[in-house]
Parts: sequence; C-alpha cells; structure tokens
Amino acid sequence: MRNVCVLGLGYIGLPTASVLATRGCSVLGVDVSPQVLAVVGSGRAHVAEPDLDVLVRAAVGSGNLRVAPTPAPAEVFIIAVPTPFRDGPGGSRTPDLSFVEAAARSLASVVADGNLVILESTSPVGTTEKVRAWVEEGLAAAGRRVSGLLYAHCPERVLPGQVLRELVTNDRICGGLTPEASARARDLYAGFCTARIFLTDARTAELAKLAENAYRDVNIAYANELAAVCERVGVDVWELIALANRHPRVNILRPGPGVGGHCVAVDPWFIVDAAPDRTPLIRAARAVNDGRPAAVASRVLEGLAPGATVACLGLAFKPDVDDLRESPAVIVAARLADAGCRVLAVEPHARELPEVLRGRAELVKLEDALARADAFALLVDHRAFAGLRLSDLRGRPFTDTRGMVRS
Ligand code: SAJ
Repeated sequence: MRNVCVLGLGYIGLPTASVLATRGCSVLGVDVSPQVLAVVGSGRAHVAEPDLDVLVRAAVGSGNLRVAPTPAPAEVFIIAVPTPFRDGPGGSRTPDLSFVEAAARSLASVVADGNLVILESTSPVGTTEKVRAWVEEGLAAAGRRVSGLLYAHCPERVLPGQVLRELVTNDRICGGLTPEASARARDLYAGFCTARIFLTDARTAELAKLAENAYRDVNIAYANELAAVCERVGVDVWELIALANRHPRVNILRPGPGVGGHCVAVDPWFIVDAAPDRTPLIRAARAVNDGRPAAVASRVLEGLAPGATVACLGLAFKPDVDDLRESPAVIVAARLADAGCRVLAVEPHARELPEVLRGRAELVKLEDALARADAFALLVDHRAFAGLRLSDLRGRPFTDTRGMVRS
C-alpha cells in the first residue's frame, strides 16, 4: 500500500486525499486549521462540493484517511495549499507563496531517500524549483542527509461544482524537475485518473496551468467588452454571441457582472508578474473584468429614485455554488448599498450575508424580493432562478447580467 501525505485539505487537497484513500492508498491529511482537522477527522467535508461528504466519510471510515496538524513520513507528499496574491505597486499583484514555503519547509523533518514531492497548488513559473530549495534548506538546517528526492508540479484543473468527476476524467499534466519525477508522479495519478496524463518539465506545467485560466479570463473579458458595446449600439449581446458561436471556429464565453473566485481572476496576475512588459493583453483583460461590477452597478442605478429598493438575485461567485468569497455579485450589491439603495439580496445557497453587506442589506426569499423591490439585478445564473419570467417583474426596471430571464 502506498503512503501519501497531503498538505492542505482545501477544495483540492481534500478531494484528492479522499480519492487516493478510497483507491487503496494510506493517506495522512495535514492542515493548519484545527477546525478543518476536526471536521475531516470526523468523516465530514468542510468544503461544499457535490458528493464530497460521502467520499470523505468512506475514506475516513475505511481507516485509509487520517488527519494531523503536521506531516509524517510517506512515499509521496502532495502540497495543495493556497497561493493568493498581494497588492503590488501601480495596481500590480505579486504572488504570495508563504503557504507553499511553510508546507515545503515542514517536509524537511520527514522526507526520506527517493521520496516524491508534488506541488499541486497553482503557482508562478519557478515555484517547484523553490520548493526544492526550501526543502533542501530545511534539511541542511536540521543536519539531515537525504538523497534522490524527486519534485514535480502536477496542477489541478477541476471545476468547483464538478470536482469529483473532473478529478477522475480530466487529462493531467505532470511536470517534473527531472523525467524520473514526471514518471513517478504519473504512476500516482494513474491510480485514479482515467484520462490521459502528459509528461513535461516543471516550468511548462506551471505556465500551462496559468495559461489555461488566463485564456478563460481573456475570453470572458472579450464577452464583457462586447456586452458594453452592445449596450451602446442597441444590440442584444446574448443573441449576438449565440450567432457568432455558430461559426465553427468561434467560442465566445458569456458576459456577466465580472470574474470572481480564487483562480481565473488571480492566476493571470502570476503571468503578468513574471513578464510585466510582455503581457498588455492579459493585464487589459483583468482591467475589463475588474471594471464590470462598477459598470453593472451604474447601469442598475440609472433612472432610480434615491433610496430605491433593489433586489440582487444571486451573490455567489458563479452559479449553483455557495461560495460568496471574491464574488463580483457581492461587489455590485455593496456598491448599490453605498449609493443609498435598500438592497434585498436573494441567495438561495447562503444562510447569512457576507461581512461587507451585513447591516446594509437584507437576505430575503425570491418571492419576498418580487413583492417588495422597485428594481432588479440578476447577478448569478443559479438554477433556482431558471423559472423567473419577465412578467414576474411587472414592468419594474431590470438588469439581467446573465441573459437568463425569458419573456
Ligand atoms: N464566468 C463568466 N462567464 C463565463 C464563464 C465564467 O463571467 O462564460 C465567471 C464566473 O461567473 C466566475 C468566474 O468567471 O465568476 C470563474 O468561474 P469559472 O467557472 O470560469 O472558473 P472557476 O474559477 O470555478 O474554475 C477555473 C477552471 N479553469 C478553467 O476552466 C480554465 C477550473 O478548471 C480550474 O481548475 C480552476 O479555475 C482552478 O482551480 O484553477
């Protein structure tokens, strides 16, 4: 039985640890949060993801998934901790690798000859080399001699909301610091990944992951720019994009109130940071998408009386998830509150308002909002809003940022 230690039990680490454990590996899940350890240790998931609870229960119940605050010896170590960014000079953003560094340094006391260290966290180019340096520094400081350590970057690519399926069915990239490291990483993922696994070097794997999310950001920025143009020239952007996408080589994504979450709006900055003078397009896309919440809020406010009651339909960062962090919909709602509106927030996936809206908005049911609001802004295309018809709004002003409501 293979021993694996997973550092970071977040929305990637926890499913990965659980899948490995249910496929016969002996897995130690490590996290710095005592709360996360308590929840996972009792066989539950602290991340809302379809079917994850069932998988964690099976993994812990089998005895193959245990948790601890610090790593223990294993054959393979998987680092799956967050890589956020910090605000830098001139509106730039610089990657914050402190969690990766802490995880890497914590390995120095447990790694042994021939172990494999995999970095799964989305990271700037060169981070896998830094992981090696941090582990080696830790080994030197502890006076330990360990030989033949292997390092690889194997980026996760799963879509929140479909994590368990995509973990198994998405193609993977294994980029080692050496070909042996790539091959050893492939052997691990082949244990549960049914799709193709491509081997490359660590730098290419790092940039491939960033390039995927930046591609999506640029495409969404294009859709958002088209939405602004359509508004100016009186064209329905949804019909426009649907027609353009009938071309066999065109696939424009959907406009919206902005790009949220912890990936698509973050990862492009890692590319910009690496080559600021060579990334005008990626930076412009970020600016277009970051400008959307303000533009949408202004549009909603047009022609409204001061103190009007506005219903914001949806607060999550994307449809059918309960994650309100880094959500452009929340920014729109906050701007409307700033402008003096009485905000009614309809978020079927939330039990309470996010911090920024507390005391400034009311969390209400859809029917309540339909009865009380003077105007509406549809911000998230949750399935729960699919039945909404224009006639339900009885002629009151309506901004549909997701092209969801039919007549
Ligand atoms: N969005 C639009 N229009 C669209 C699609 C998305 O406005 O047509 C918005 C969403 O509403 C949301 C944001 O973009 O605010 C991001 O949502 P998403 O569904 O595009 O992506 P994430 O952040 O949930 O997951 C992405 C995925 N990356 C790609 O599809 C290239 C996922 O596969 C990655 O694993 C994940 O980032 C990650 O962890 O990096």
